Amino acid sequence: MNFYVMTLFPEMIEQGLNTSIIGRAMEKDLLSLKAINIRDYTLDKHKRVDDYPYGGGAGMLMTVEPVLRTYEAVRADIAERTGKSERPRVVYLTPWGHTFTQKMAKELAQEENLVFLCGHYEGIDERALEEVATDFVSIGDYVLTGGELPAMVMIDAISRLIPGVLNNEDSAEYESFTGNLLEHPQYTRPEEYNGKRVPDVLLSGHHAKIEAWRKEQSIERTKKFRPDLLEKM
Ligand code: 6GU
Repeated sequence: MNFYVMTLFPEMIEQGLNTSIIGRAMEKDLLSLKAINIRDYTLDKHKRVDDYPYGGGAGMLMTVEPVLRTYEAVRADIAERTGKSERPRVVYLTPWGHTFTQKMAKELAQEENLVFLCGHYEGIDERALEEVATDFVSIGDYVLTGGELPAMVMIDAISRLIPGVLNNEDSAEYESFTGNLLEHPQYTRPEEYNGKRVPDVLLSGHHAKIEAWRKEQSIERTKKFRPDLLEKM
């Protein structure tokens, strides 16, 4: 998977994703990540990338030209690397987009190239979105200052679904949201801490009983924290 992030803050993306599991996957060439600075593609002599909204109102908007020129540079890079010239999927991060889900992450993980467009200020001129964006995604019902953190959230969620990125092959499957149940409680050593014991069943070695206990705990936890998920089942 080759990720591209079009942003005014490329160092935020790079620093946020260079470490840990995603960083290791990049070293292993399972993933690549390029953060491209939209400001590098403005033709304005003062390097401006924003302007006042027509019709008035608060704040500034990102202008069309730098966004389109950044997009063309990304397409040229994809063409050079892969020889392919079809339009890549471009996810525009916005609070008014469809809410990001595990299902969406699984679907996007099938792409060979995936481009993210991060807005700042009050957003981006609609004409730029019409030209380049294919998907409109929010990460939840709250407002952030820009699309960078949401892009990083999506890249993290998508990357861990790519074969080889997680060391344990099945750990991507067994978790919360696969099958609409939340994960059961888990315990590691010691068997007793401050008088609190690990549930006996987990020490029993009885695999069928352990599975049944975990399932029941998953259901209880889902009832308590996310009853909406049970209603969907
Ligand atoms: Cl994708 N962008 C911004 N600015 N705020 C958000 C968001 C995205 N998702 C939730 N809040």
